Amino acid sequence: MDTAKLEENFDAKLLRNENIEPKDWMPDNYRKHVTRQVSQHAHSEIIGMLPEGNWITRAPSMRRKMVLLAKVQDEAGHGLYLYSAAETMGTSRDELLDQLNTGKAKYSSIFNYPTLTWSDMGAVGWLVDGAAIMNQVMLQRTSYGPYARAMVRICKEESFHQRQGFEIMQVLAAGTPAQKEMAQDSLNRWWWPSLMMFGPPDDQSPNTANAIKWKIKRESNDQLRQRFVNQTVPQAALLGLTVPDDALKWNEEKKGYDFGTPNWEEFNNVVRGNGPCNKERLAARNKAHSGGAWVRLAAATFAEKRNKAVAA
Ligand code: BYC
Repeated sequence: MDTAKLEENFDAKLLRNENIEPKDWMPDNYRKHVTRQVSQHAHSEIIGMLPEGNWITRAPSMRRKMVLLAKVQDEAGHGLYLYSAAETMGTSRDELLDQLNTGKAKYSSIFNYPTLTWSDMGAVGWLVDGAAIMNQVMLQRTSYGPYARAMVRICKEESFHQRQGFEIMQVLAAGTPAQKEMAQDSLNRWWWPSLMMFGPPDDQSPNTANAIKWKIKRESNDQLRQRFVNQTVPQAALLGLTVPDDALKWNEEKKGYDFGTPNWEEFNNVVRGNGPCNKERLAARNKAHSGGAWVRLAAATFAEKRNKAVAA
């Protein structure tokens, strides 16, 4: 089939809302775009374990420790499904991990901020996982089949993560004045970076046009950010906490909140590698990767032996 016909079939599939599958023909730029987004997403899940992993040994009770441990393990699982989805596009996991470990690949800006107190575990679950779900619900209907299917399970787990974070905030906000103050401090520090998770404003988002055309993203960065604010502000009120934004105001006409502008200079700086924890995160990732070399070697050697035994 010539390229024009293949392209026509690809476009028709998208129009019928059918998934594109690994063996289907696809334009090179679609393959590149999906590989970029899915691998960045996988890296975010893996790096995202670090700020929370930091608190496993310091969780204030056995129950909290078990829940946090389970959550961090879930994030590892998400990374693995997503690397598998990215690999179906033809780039090997080794290559993808190399891009992460050498600092060539991006991962979500949010994970370059430090987790200073226990209530940050609440704020991360409530706000960071909350923002992640807001974005990921639409990704269950993304056009690339393996990515869409991975997102179904991920979304289920993320909603548990969001609930556990909100519950930590509830307990602290209803606790002693010092606990409530700690919860407020976490909200103050995590609010704006959470809004930045949705990416730059639509008029400065170079990838959105193609992402929408190819049904990779179903909604734009600004649409999702607005929905997150609308959903989260009443939750903060329920906690008795104050969202750190003087410009926040209900707008009856748009049936949503007006809100202030995130500091995009800070965002760009973090994405360029100069956030508070970028270097620490990459160093931890590289240490884990080299520390795990013997496990990868042992697993590969075992698989090779087993294959030989089966063949014999
Ligand atoms: N941070 O044209 P744009 C989790 C980059 S983890 C860093 O709007 P796009 C969790 C963007 O990559 C879940 N970089 O891009 C885990 C692009 O650069 P390149 C994380 C960002 O792709 C553990 C440039 O800026 N979720 O839930 O259309 C514990 C221009 O942006 C960011 C995902 O990964 C950012 N925040 O839209 C707890 C969701 N934003 O690649 C929780 C999947 C933008 O052109 N990803 N950039 O060099 C997406 O939905 C989209 O990629 C984005 C950006 C909405 C993030």
